[in-house]
Amino acid sequence: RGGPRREDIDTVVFSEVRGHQVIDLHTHLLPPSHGALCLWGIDELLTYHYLVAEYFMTAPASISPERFYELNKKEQANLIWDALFIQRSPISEATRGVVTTLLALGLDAHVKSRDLNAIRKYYDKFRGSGLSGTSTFVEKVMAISGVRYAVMTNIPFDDTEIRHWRPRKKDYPATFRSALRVDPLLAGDKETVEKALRAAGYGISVADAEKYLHDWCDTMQPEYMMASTPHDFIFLAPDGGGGPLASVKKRGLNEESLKVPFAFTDLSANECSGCEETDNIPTIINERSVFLDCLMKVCEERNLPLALKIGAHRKINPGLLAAGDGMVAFADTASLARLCSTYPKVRFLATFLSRQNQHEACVLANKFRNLHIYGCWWYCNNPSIIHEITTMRVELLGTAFSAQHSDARVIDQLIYKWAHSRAVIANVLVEEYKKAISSGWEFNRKEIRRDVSMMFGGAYEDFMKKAL
Ligand code: REL
Ligand code: ZN
Repeated sequence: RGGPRREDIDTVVFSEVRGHQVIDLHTHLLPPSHGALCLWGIDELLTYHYLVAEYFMTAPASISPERFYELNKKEQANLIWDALFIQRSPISEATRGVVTTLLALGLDAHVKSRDLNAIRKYYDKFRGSGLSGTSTFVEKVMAISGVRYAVMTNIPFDDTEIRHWRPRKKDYPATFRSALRVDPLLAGDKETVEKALRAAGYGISVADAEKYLHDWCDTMQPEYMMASTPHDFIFLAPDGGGGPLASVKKRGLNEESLKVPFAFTDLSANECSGCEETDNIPTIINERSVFLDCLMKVCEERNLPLALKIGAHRKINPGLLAAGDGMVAFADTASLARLCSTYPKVRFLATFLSRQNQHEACVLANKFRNLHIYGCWWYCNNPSIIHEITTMRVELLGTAFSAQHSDARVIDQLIYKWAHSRAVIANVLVEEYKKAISSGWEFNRKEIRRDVSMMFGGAYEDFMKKAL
């Protein structure tokens, strides 16, 4: 068949992985038209919350988080540059990422001379030409990182963000796609939901919340709905199936109750008043379950997947703001299994923060055709762990998963997140191909290209369109 031999497989796989245009299926990036919300440049890179957290491990006591956050971005960046790149070597994943990024932008000499101001001057040239400079920079980064499109995180509960959608939707390039973020619903955060509904002139019944979601879907045309679940998220299937409305009914709510101001307000006063036993699974009616029903109903009606990030414990050290988020919670994978079986017509995309959940997650994906596992998230997004998780996924799932997402917050980060991930994933593929070659299988380049394309976006697109 003329395919690569065992000894050539590395070259072929590396060149295919390097050359493939990936789909970045979860980022926090926003397009240039979103003005200050589109983050890019050296000061944003240096003040990424991963680096802020790393900085505070060794920061002098005189610089409290409060003092640090009072400084402007440039001053914060100076402190971090000095502490993590001058006083220490950039060998952690997040610091090395800055180095990879700057080198790919051609700033070798400035990096070599450790000249932060010269690096800033490079970026100033783009800033000098306003919106068009930002757009040029964004296109350059997309090209270097080989990203076909990046899915954003768009939050209809955030005042600053919604101004970019209403009354007029800002234009953005096709390299950005939207995702509708609904964390307050999964957290049962009634206050935030009510505030957003009232501010937009809606009532505050469950039916209004549902309409709010539908209207935002019309505006944003999202790829999927998404949320990070609270660390203690548990889903107890009420009826083992029958769709969201049926589950609401089972929980003791009727269709009429959906129309009165948040029906659960009374019920949640005494959680047990709503408890019932169904096949020995207790069901509790509270804000979370009612909001979840509402969300699932909209997902079903619009055939929109729900993407979940599971296992982050927020505000572990609240003074550090985003840098204080994220203790790793060992999550209840059975809840995801129950979601998949209760809502068989809804697609779920899931990733777990804890390394300890990864094996169960693979097995679940192997059981439910409406579940797709994606990426190595946050504290799992380190070469050694990506290697381990991706190997396990290939062994259990073949190519039916998405190997990575960047979670980038700063445009420039696409460069290093994808460069670093490509290197690790290519290595895993080489190892797996070699095993198959030893077993007697021969690969040709086209087949390798197909597999790479699957793991870097193709499997995601297939999953999004497959019939359930
Ligand atoms: O989307 C999320 O919930 C998380 O990815 C973020 O909260 C988190 O801070 C992220 O930047 C980590 O990579
Ligand atoms: Zn994220």
